[in-house]
Amino acid sequence: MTKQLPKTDTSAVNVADYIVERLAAEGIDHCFGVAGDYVFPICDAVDSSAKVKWIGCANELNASYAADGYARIRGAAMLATTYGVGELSAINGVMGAKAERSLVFHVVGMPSYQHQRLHKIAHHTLGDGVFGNFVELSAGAACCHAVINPENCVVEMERIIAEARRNNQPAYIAVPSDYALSPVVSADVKPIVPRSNEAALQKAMAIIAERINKAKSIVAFPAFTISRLGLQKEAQKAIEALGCPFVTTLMEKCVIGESHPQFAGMYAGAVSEPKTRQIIEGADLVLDLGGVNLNDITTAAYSGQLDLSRFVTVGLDDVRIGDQVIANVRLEDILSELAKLKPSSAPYKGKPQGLAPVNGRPSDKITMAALYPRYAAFLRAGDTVVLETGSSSLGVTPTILPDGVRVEAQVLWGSIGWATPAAFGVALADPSRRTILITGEGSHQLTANDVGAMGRFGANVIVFVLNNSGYLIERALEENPDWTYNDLAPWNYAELPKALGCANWYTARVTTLGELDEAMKSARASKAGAYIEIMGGKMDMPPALAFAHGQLKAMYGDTP
Ligand SMILES: Cc1ncc(C[n+]2csc(CCOP(=O)(O)OP(=O)(O)O)c2C)c(N)n1
Ligand SMILES: [Mg+2]
Repeated sequence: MTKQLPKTDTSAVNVADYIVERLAAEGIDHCFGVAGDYVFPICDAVDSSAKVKWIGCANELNASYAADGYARIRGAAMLATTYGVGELSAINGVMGAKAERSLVFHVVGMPSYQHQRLHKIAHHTLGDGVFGNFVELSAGAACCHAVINPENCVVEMERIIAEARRNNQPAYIAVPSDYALSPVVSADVKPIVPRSNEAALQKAMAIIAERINKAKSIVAFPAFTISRLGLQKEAQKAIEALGCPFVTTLMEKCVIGESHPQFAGMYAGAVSEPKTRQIIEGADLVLDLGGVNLNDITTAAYSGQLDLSRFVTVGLDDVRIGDQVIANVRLEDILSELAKLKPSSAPYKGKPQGLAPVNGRPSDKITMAALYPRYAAFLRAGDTVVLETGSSSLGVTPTILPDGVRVEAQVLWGSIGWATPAAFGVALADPSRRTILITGEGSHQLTANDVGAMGRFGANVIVFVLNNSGYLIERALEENPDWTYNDLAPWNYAELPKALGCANWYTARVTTLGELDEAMKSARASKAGAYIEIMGGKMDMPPALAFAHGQLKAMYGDTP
């Protein structure tokens, strides 16, 4: 990553230009957002920047999801919204990025300092002359924040960037509109790059090495943060040097190729393969690389038996071994130290799991049993799959996928509608890969309007929308699947790209396997985007969801 401060002759540069240039130096070349008068100076600075392009989204929530998707690929993203009405609409997406450790710089244009000083009654306020009402709310969705003025701008930007990088979480930057147009007061600062304390690193490694030497069985547990920080190769090297098996939860789907000989399967508590479960639950030492998130989804309703006292947890910025915490140690440094180890015995070799065979006849209706193996056969190295919360993610994640496929999902935060704009952000972040969106139609209804932005900005996403007449995952998680609140307005999904202005997109609505196979071929061949509406059965669900459907009392407890 290039890290250069914008030219030090800051006297000629205004605050808005400085902020945009400084964020560009973090490897950002798109800014997602919705314009508004208080944020005009920031919008103008982006529009006139040679480095950063303005990406207007249909609303701020979409923009925040798109920025999250972009940040997952690029390491950081820029989001610009207007005061109050704009920033509050973005909070869900920014908070999701905080939960899932994705670095979004949220820049908000505030009313001018002059109007703030005079307590003017202004639009987008509560009419109380108070201008701090929303700063606290937006700041709560970030890990750090600053209200910028010309004097603090240079220093605060360095502090904010360093702190956001340290945590890999969003930062909130509020800029009064008159200050945004004032010249920056220069200050002599250098970028602060988070680094390990050398002594702490040596101490942590000594303890880890001792634990490794003593352990009869070791398993590596790479966390989702590995991909957020772009450390996939470093993690793979460390795991290869360790020679032990590795296991992932569904938050780390494909973080390392699933055909890797040391891959011992996906862990999901009691629904894991017995061998996978035994390897991780029975290990003497679990090397948690990055802070695995053991939530209700990843553990299949806390159904596993992981003994946390056997964990060594390498966080982004510390190492935890039982009650001992060694601070100021970076994950990337531990990975490179681990990569220097020499395995004491031959590396673990698991039984490689091949792709599931494609089944069904061309004239058959599309069933979930036939759909998920088809996704696996369709996907190839160089694809990035963005998975929506819902039955689709429960169908795709247990399916073995080809090496070189990258998967992004919002498993912990789980805000439906995320995946459509996130796929847009992912596609802009790396056009050299093909972005594939797999979503249910219910989730898609929340944010489908930004399929228009995909067309407008040439993001050639291949979109799969499963139309199963409502919220299937919710039907499956209830005794009565027919509550009307799980029904939806019956959109003609396949007609959306045309209505939303996507020129030359391939579109299809498919009901049989033969039609699906043809549509998949045409979508792959499309030079523009593609959109396939898949007609599924109202209660046809993938096995993981069917399992949950049969376990409702165990999952939620009996009716009192
Ligand atoms: C913002 C938000 N609102 C509501 C929910 C609750 N919720 C979780 S999944 C889901 C339905 C998903 O339906 P669909 O996208 O059609 O997928 P399906 O399971 O039918 O394949 C809902 C409403 C949520 N997770 N996030
Ligand atoms: Mg649905």
